[in-house]
Amino acid sequence: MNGSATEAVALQNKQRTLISHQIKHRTSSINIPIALTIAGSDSSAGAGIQADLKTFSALGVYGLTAVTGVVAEIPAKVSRLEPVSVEMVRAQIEVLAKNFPIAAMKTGLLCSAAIISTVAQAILDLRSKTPLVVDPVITATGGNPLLESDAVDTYATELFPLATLITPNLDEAVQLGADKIRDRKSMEHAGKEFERKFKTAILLKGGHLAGNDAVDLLFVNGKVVEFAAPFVRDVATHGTGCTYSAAITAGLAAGRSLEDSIARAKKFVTACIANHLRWKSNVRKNIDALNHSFGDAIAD
Ligand code: PXL
Repeated sequence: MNGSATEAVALQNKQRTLISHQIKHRTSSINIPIALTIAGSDSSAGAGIQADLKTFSALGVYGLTAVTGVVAEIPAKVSRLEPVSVEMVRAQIEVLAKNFPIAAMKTGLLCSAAIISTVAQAILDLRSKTPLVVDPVITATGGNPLLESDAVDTYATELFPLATLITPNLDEAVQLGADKIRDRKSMEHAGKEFERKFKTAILLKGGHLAGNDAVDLLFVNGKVVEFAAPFVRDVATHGTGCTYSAAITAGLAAGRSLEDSIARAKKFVTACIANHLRWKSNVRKNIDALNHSFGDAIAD
């Protein structure tokens, strides 16, 4: 080796030592809350466990996953869905809960009555008071069904009783037994009925019902709390439900109150939509995706 090559190697080694020193120093002091998502994989990565993990990371929470099913899809169209075996779903939850200090959990796509029952039993067996957010995923944004039709009752009888919060949108509310929701009054009526029936807090997501604002109502302990943000138009919003419920779960994992967690999550999801990404697909249509790198939108 000539002189300058030797010098270059020496410099590289010095930089390596410096970098490994910095990394060691940093990782030893990081201790962030842990959240578990029990949900499906969305190959287009805008919804499902992919959205949940991006949200957890953006909000300073370490995400664990128990995968319930795999969906081959693009934002507007599901090509194929394959549920994971109930034994595998249970094994993932068990091994994670035994080993990690999980501070909050959420469920997303659960595919079938058998998986809902398995998840409910696995959570019951933990005998813990870890907060649980249930996002009752029934239909994909594009309209394709994601849940077997006989599974809706299993949600109500087995999983809702374990939930800290349930987060239906207006379509899911109707599938869960509400009358058609046309305005603020019928939204309040449905939410109050659900709170009474399911005996837990309900966040009913109003979408574009109220005109210029996206208004959600929280029904908790007999009171109604409103969360509103400007409705962002002309964006395909695949994955907003997953992102919203994951952001609420992140807040609960960090020890925040339910209302504070929802208020921050609403800001986060609105920033993800407003700053969306857009590409031209191979067939010259737009493909939109939420932009999850907006944790700063809700920084204190
Ligand atoms: O947005 C609902 C949803 C949840 N989970 C998975 C999905 C979807 C929508 O497509 O694929 C895995």
